[in-house]
Amino acid sequence: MQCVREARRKGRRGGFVGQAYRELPPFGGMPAYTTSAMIRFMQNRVPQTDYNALAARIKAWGKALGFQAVGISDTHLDAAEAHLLQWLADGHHGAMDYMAKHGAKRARPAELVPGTLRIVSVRMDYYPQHAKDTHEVLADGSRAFISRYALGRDYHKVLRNRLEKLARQIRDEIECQCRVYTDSAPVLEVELAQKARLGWRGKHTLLLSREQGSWFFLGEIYIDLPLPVDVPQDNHCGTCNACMTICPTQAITAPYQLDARRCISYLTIELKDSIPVELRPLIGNRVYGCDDCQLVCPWNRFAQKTTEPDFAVRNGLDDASLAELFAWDETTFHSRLAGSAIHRIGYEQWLRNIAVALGNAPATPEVLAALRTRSQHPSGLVREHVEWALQRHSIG
Ligand code: B12
Ligand code: SF4
Ligand code: SF4
Repeated sequence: MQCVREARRKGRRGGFVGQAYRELPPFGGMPAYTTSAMIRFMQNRVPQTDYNALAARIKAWGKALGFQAVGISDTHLDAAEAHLLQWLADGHHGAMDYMAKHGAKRARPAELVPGTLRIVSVRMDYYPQHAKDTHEVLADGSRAFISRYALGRDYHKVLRNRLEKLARQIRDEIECQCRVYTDSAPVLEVELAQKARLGWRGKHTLLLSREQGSWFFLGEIYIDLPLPVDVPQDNHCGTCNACMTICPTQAITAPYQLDARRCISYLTIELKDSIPVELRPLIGNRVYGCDDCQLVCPWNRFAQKTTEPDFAVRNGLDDASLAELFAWDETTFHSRLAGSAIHRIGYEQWLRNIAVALGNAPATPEVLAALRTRSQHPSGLVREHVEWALQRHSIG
């Protein structure tokens, strides 16, 4: 404690940059500082660190590693915490138990990683080049629509590897604690990225930017350095509410509020059980995720396509027929989708989703024949959805 006081005293004499001074522990109580933070204090290294210059270098390294934007925020998420708790209390998370499991911790970065002072947020574009036109696929009921984010390699691995590299570069420069995340922990990623000036939150609840619309992933580094924070951008949704109007299941119940239980992304990816019967016709031919609220967003006209080879379309998933995908046996499912985010839902759920889409497809001989091949499937979940689809075509 003595060394901290000493450091603080030096700060008052002007030895610190203002940024670092504000982060020193108060005299009255000692927050959960990490070992590396304490070592910095003890070695009296803080006064020598130019955090403004370090922040600029971190942003430049991030861009060199393929992130389109890098920003920094503090850890205060009080308003978001209230909304999160209300969302959970309303049951809008449905069966996503992992969202409720950590409660308020999701909105308290320093409880997830003690000592965290800043979050470095990054975004990486994913809209693939050379993908079949989305509107054409959505309009053709015999084809399978797969979200643009899932046409290539699983983004978790891609982003995690890059974030680890960035964290290593930071650690090589200065002793610190860095923890990297991308959709892998109780983290309010959109809220943090918004604070870090990577964009604003659209009424569909996703983050979007003037340069890239919303076709990007987010990731973070929790860090125990008092880096200078960025100033959030203004919201540019204005009077537009196109995303709310277009949503096939009316899942966006009010601006910035999503009832996940109605969202097609939830129904096709997160929900493991039977899809509510009343929502099945609204799913159309979307077999994995949904992009409608993004496709209609005017800001996505400005979006750039990614040049990341990992996000290039694999296995013709941008333009496959439902019958063709439904014919895959389990071995084919595993071999074609290894390394893809789709693989995570498993074969049974994959067949369930395609059965619903086939139920919504035009009743061609090919569609009916495909459904009949699975009417005796060993999985009760698959059989039930196939039965529903056949009944929808008036063939019980
Ligand atoms: C759970 C989850 C889902 C759920 C629920 C989505 C949701 N909006 O909550 C489901 C399965 C439906 C889903 C779908 C999708 N997801 Co998702 N998902 C997540 C996850 C894991 C957590 C999101 C979360 O915290 N939800 C909790 C609720 C409470 O948060 P919220 O809806 O954002 O609400 C906040 C605000 O709206 C605000 N708020 C609430 N009420 C009010 C009221 C007012 C008046 C105001 C001002 C504010 C306000 O406070 C809340 C708390 O911050 C994140 C990754 C992460 N760890 O953050 C990815 C993430 C958000 N998803 C992502 C993606 C890509 C998608 C899809 C596009 C995938 C697809 N194509 O199918 C869809 C889009 C659907 C949509 N319109 O949101 C990306 C978004 C990237 C971006 N550009 O923003 C993320 C960040 C993953 C990543 N690492 O890239 N997802
Ligand atoms: S992803 Fe689809 S279902 Fe979900 S909110 Fe957007 S438009 Fe609605
Ligand atoms: S469609 Fe309109 S309201 Fe929705 S996020 Fe885009 S600009 Fe905002």
